[in-house]
Amino acid sequence: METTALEHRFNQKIEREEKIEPKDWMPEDYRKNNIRQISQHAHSEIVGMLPEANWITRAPSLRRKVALLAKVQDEAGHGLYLYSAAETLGTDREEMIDDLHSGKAKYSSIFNYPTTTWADIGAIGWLVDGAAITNQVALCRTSYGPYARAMVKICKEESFHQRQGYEIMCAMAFGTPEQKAMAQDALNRWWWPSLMMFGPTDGDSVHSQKSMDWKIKRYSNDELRQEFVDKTVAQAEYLGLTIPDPDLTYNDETGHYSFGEIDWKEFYQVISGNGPCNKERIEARRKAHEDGAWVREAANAFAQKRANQQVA
Ligand code: BYC
Repeated sequence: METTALEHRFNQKIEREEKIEPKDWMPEDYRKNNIRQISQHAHSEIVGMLPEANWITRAPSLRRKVALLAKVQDEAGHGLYLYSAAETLGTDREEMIDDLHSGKAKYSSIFNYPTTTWADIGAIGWLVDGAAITNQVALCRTSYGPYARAMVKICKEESFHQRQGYEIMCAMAFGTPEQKAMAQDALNRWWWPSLMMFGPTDGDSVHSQKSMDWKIKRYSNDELRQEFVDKTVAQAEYLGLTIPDPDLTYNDETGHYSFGEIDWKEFYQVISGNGPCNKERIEARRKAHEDGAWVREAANAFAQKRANQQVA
């Protein structure tokens, strides 16, 4: 078929809300845009293990340690489903990982901030996973089939993550005055970076228009950020904590909260590699990759042995 006819058929599928599958014809830009977003998403899951793993050895009880371990392991699983989804588009996992290690590929800005107290583990589950779910529930309806199906399972697990975080926040906010102060301090430090997770404003988002036309994204960055603020304010109020934004006000007419200006200079600094922990995170990933080389070699040798046996 000619390209225009193929393109017409592709657009009709998108229009009819049918999923695009790996062997279907797709425009090159659609393929590339999906590889970009899915691989960045996979990297975020894997790099996102680092700030929380920092607290596994210091969790305050066995129960907290078990829950945190399970959560961090889930993030590894999410990364693996997403790398697999990206591979169905014809890219290679080694290449994606090289791009992460060389600094060419992005991952979520949020994971470049340090986790300095146990309350940060509560704040990450509550706010970071809360923001992630807001974005990812919408991605369950993304147009690329393997990505959409990966998101369904990921969202179920993220929901557990958000609850484990909020439960930690409840324990601290309703605990001693010192614990409540730690919870407030964590909220102060994680609030604004969590809002940055949704990306630049719609006016500055370079990929949004195309991604919305192709139904890769179903809602804009600003729409999802607003949804997150609207649902999170009441959760902070229940905890008796104050969101660090003097401009936060409820608007009766719109039914939404208005909020202050995000520090976009900080956002662009962080996504260009100059956040508080960017270097440390990439260094940790590189080291883990090098230390794990023997596992990959052993797995390849085993696969080769099995293949040889089958041929024989
Ligand atoms: N951080 O045109 P835009 C998790 C980049 S992990 C860094 O709006 P798009 C978890 C953007 O990539 C969940 N970079 O882009 C794990 C683009 O750069 P390039 C992570 C950002 O794609 C462990 C440029 O800025 N979730 O839940 O239309 C523990 C222009 O932006 C960020 C996902 O990855 C950012 N915050 O929209 C706990 C969700 N924002 O590629 C929890 C999937 C923007 O031109 N991704 N950039 O170099 C998406 O939904 C979209 O990619 C975004 C951005 C909404 C993030």
